[in-house]
Amino acid sequence: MYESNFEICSHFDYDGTYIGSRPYGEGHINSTFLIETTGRRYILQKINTAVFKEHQKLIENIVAVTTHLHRRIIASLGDPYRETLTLIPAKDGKWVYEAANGDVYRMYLFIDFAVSYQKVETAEMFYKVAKAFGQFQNYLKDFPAEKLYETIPDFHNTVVRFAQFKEAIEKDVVGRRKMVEEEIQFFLQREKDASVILDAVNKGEVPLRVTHNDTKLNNVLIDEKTGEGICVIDLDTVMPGSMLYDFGDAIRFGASTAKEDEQDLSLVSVSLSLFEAFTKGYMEKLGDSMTKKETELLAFSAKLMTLECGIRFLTDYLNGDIYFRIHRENHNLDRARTHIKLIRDMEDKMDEMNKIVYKYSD
Ligand code: ADP
Ligand code: GN1
Ligand code: MG
Repeated sequence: MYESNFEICSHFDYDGTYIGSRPYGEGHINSTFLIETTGRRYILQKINTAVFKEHQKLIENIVAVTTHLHRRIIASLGDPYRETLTLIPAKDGKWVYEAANGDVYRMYLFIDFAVSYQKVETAEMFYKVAKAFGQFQNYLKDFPAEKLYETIPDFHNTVVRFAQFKEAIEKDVVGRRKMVEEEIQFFLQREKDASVILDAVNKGEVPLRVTHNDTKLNNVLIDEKTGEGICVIDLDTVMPGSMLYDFGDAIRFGASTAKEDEQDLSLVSVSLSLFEAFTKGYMEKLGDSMTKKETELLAFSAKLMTLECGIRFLTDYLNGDIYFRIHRENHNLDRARTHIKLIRDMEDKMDEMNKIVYKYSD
């Protein structure tokens, strides 16, 4: 690993002399390494080309989005090298290095003195994370959406996600279906929810905006000193979408009282105080531009995004764990089960969640 990353890094135009590399972070998709040099630190990522099938388009999106964000941050008197990602070019001038075996790599500046969390520690932290995601969306308000490729088609098309789920149940390629009939039924019973946001988008009641689409807590870097959410990372899925996807997905992961893969389900619930903290921050940044329908669907979006992600985990379990990185047996099943628990709890608390939304929407 050490040797091969040295060779791979030698194709990038970084400062200093290579010292070493180690696996970094807890993303489910790409392979991420921290690279130490005598100059400074970098992030090296092997792009998951099974997930992102057209890496040229992916990287074009990221160049366009980060160039726009750099400009916006400078205009707001911020530090663009700290408040958004900065790609390091390869020595041949391209933005990725394609190895002979087909692996594709990119390099970013490492953002120092900032941490990504796997679990929210205080309501204040989650409030700041909400402001960071809101600010991110505000910076992209004037980004020409037609420039963006759809890096994963139908990414938040929950109707399509259900179809993929049913196909996995039908095919049962690794023979796991019999172990998870109860979980399967839980999700199928909620299929009618799948089209709610899509229908509102199609009717024009919910506008398409440039959104992040993967707003989990560990995709924001938090300043070690100030505790502010300083940089939104993982820009692979920045595409036209609904702000409801970003809100809902952030709640799914961040407002849970337990980790995404907690095995003791008695620990899993949705925290109303965390829900409130995020809602407050998000509304402060985006409330003015929210339509009536968006406000109406905000609390529901948390349930829908939890449902969507839950069926994605169970689909992957049925398909033999081919999409999300796993670290133990039944990992995707454990993840699906926390989502079932969260959905049940959100259904019980939906009235209170809506009350919180309306408290901040006036
Ligand atoms: P994945 O798509 O697999 O989730 P990410 O791009 O989110 O990959 O990176 C995985 C983790 O690596 C992040 O959660 C974060 O902890 C860390 N990370 C990624 N980019 C940077 C960066 N430029 N500076 C510091 N940490 C980073
Ligand atoms: C993946 O890449 P990462 O770990 O930030 C996934 C998200 C899921 C999330 C579940 C490109 O996010 O859609 O919500 O796992 N990203 C992709 O934790 O599929
Ligand atoms: Mg990530």
